[in-house]
Amino acid sequence: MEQSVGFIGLGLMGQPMALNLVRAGLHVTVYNRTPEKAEPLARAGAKVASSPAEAAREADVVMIIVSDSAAVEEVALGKNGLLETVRPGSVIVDSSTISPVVSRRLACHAAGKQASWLDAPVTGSKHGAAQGELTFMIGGDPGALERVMPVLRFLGKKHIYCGRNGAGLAAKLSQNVMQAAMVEVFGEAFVAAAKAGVKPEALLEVVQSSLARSGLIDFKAPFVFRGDFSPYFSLKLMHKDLELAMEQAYVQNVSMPAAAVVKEVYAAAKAQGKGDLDYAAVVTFFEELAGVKVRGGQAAGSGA
Ligand code: NA7
Repeated sequence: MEQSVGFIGLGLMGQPMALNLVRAGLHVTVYNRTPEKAEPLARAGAKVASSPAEAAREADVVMIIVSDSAAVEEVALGKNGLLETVRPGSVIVDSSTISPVVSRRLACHAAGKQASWLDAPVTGSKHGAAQGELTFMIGGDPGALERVMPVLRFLGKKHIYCGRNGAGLAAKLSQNVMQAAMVEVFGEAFVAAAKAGVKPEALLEVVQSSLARSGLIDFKAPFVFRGDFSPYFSLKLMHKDLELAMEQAYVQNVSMPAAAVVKEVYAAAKAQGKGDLDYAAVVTFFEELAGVKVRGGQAAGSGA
């Protein structure tokens, strides 16, 4: 029987994900704190709820994708939160990247309502969300995962089971540390070469012909070369994920020295007002320090 979905959070990621579920013909009830963002969904055929509780009331599956731990706690446990109305036997799938500790606590609250909670953060940015090609990293009860697969298959091309509650988030934080560091070091290296007069296309060809080749750099370099930092994934959220990774490292008693430094570079870029740009804008932090710009066709002086 077709499942009914409550969908909470219609930001850069949530909008296209919810739209894919509506287009797939599922019964979807959406909620977003800022109601205007629900309008495109209403036009596409979704029901619009005025609270998370209303979105969850009839749902077999409740999807959440909001900014951070505080936001998930608010939509789950706050006034008119989804845990007030969630049905016994339903599954809550939280695709926000939040603290694994908070996520496990919320899973206990859900269990108190005879509902299952899966942490299911995603990678693939808004492009993958629009194409229905996200990769999900999932923690929690494998039986609950099986029950929600008929919904998740419309959103992703890969669904990787990582282990008990919190394991999906632990995987996501490690993956984002690597992604954040790769783009940060891309900025350092390309600015250093630009200062020495190397054309960015030449360095890109060198890097992509070597074992340092990276799909991420393939994707990001053209945007950096055009100076286009419209957000696929915002710098402030990448900084949040680095903070969460350090918190997780503390809890696990492991050392992540490179991640600690990379986090501070993102913090500095955010403090400069770059938080709402794509996280690749971290490159401009190094451009401004060095007085050169990494742009296609040339390594331009800062006055360019
Ligand atoms: P966006 O585009 O910044 O969207 C954030 C969403 O979270 C948006 O719908 C917000 O509602 C919502 N939000 C934020 N705070 C709250 C609170 N307190 N209560 C309810 N809703 C809230 O982020 P992305 O879509 O790029 O990313 C979402 C998650 O996926 C994040 O964890 C990433 O790390 C991965 P608003 O429209 O502002 O009212």
